[in-house]
Amino acid sequence: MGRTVTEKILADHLLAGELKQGKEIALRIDQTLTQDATGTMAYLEFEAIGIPRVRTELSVCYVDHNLLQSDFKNADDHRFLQSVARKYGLYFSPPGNGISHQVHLERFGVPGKTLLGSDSHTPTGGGLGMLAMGAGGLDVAMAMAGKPFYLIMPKIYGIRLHGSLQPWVSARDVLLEILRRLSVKGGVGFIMEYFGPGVEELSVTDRATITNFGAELGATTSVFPSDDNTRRFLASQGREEQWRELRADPDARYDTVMDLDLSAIEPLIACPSSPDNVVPVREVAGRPVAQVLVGSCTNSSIRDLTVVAKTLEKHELSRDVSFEINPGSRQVLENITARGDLLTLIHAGARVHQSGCLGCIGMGQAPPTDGISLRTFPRNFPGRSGTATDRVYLCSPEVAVASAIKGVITDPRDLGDYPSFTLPDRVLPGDERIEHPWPPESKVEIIRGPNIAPFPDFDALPETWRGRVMLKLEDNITTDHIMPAGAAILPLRSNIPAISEFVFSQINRNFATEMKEAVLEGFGGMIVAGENYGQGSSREHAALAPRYLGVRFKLVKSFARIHKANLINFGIVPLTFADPDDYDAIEQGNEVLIEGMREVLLGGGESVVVRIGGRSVTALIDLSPRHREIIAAGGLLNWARQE
Ligand code: MIC
Ligand code: SF4
Repeated sequence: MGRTVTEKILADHLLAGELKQGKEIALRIDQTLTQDATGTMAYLEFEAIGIPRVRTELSVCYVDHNLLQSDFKNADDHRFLQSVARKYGLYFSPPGNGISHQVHLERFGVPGKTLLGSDSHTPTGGGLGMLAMGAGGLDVAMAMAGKPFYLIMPKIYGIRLHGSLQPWVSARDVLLEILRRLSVKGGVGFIMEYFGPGVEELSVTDRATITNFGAELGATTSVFPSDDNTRRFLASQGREEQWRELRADPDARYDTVMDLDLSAIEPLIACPSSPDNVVPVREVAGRPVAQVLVGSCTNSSIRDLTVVAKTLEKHELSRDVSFEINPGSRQVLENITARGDLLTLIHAGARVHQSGCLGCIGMGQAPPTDGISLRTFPRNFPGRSGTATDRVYLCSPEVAVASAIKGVITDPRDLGDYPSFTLPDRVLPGDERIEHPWPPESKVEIIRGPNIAPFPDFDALPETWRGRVMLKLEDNITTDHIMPAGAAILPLRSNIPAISEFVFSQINRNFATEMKEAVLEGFGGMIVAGENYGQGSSREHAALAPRYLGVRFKLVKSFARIHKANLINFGIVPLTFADPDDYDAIEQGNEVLIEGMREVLLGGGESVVVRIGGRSVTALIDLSPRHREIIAAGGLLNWARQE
């Protein structure tokens, strides 16, 4: 039987298990990436594993998130990461050099390879035909140590593309259309694979926008074939020799198929405050806009900024809009400079920032009170921008620039002719600041600032557990709700005691205090929630910091993949409701008793009885034998030490 691109890459990297949906598989990881906000913890964990040098083909340590230096903390972390990269044999991409995903696509990605990154948008590499997945820092640390990456074999969702995009419609709109159809949980348990005649209408940059933004479907990853467009992209990067062809066989079978006519897609926009709250732009046109940001790992390529600049050659920006550009990488910045487009942007009045994540994760660029902010970013979760009452919309660079010109949300087709532009056959690499791995014999001292706290110790799972329902939450809770980011909290990522003070602070400012009081009274914490719990980022802090406070069980209707893996890694038991009606009966504050948990877990039991507020609730346990041992040991590091 013919195979999909996904199956071919998986088969090439399979170390254990069978490629059967629902079964655990172990994969060889060729490349890893980390960014600074998750990376500091990932390298503390790598140190704890005790391997002298990374064992992958290539590992890159990026600094792109925590760029504001309002005190020593972020700057200390940058220096720590550079010294770690030198000591353990990694490439190092310093602050200002660009967003990990954009730089990795340009300088390191190779078709057919596996990439594991401590960031949920790692699937960007799928645009190049890589199997690129996001994971928690500890999983990436394990991969750097040469250990396999374990995954429950997903189903494959084939998306058959045909037709070609209309003027003013671009790759962003393709995924907005898919999000409109499938929602933020529609991809959970799937790898999205694109095929069909429409694929060749999309450049690697377009494809990378789609696979990047595909993280918002909850999918494990997304992948395109590697074809002539892929070869041309690698040639433009001076890396043509790294190209290999990779296509699905004509008789390959997908578990589900969606048909998507590119010609029928119109400009779309995601309204506040979820990426799947999608409508045609014309339905919300005319709403006044305060801020427009073009940037992020989804839409900040040479192509994207060129379209914006070419549009601004013919139109003026509204004076009521703060129009800002965050170039994706130094390569993007160098090329738009060399081609004159940067001058157009500056002259038009754009505020041009350094390359990096910036406002996408609330590191500056917060919008004004009640002001609408249009962003070419992948996420608009409530409060993520840094303004509590934010109204963030997600859209293409075309919609962004049209709205910045008119001062109101605008369908770009109203601007008339689509600007004509070409892209360079050969780009300036812009990688002069990327440091290559230092030789193994180099003497390197790791530089630690006072903000780096040692990794906390965690106890093994007890047989009997007494707790309290600390929070009862709805569907689609994001990791931004659980462990908020932003300029004030992000610098605490390498200090678990300090960052844990902010767990669930968006929902209940006193959560940490209440948790500490409960622990003093002899109770642990349980969180109860609805569907797709923990969607969004890969930050393991959303598991690690609650665990530090004493949260030990999560009982929900369903989990997002990366968050569930992080819970397991830090010894929090992920349970789901056998009967969703039980969710309705539970109240915040209810006392909880679980008896015989270790025995059920290690005995392979598929459910456990949880006494909540006097009621017996059957909770399902969907875990592999390996997961069960890890949780019983209190977490992956404890388990690895025992091993
Ligand atoms: C995000 O976009 O939410 C982040 C910030 O890049 C996160 C990583 C983090 O929280 O550090 C992600 O996507 O995984
Ligand atoms: Fe950075 Fe935003 Fe991309 Fe996350 S989504 S990696 S914060 S640009």
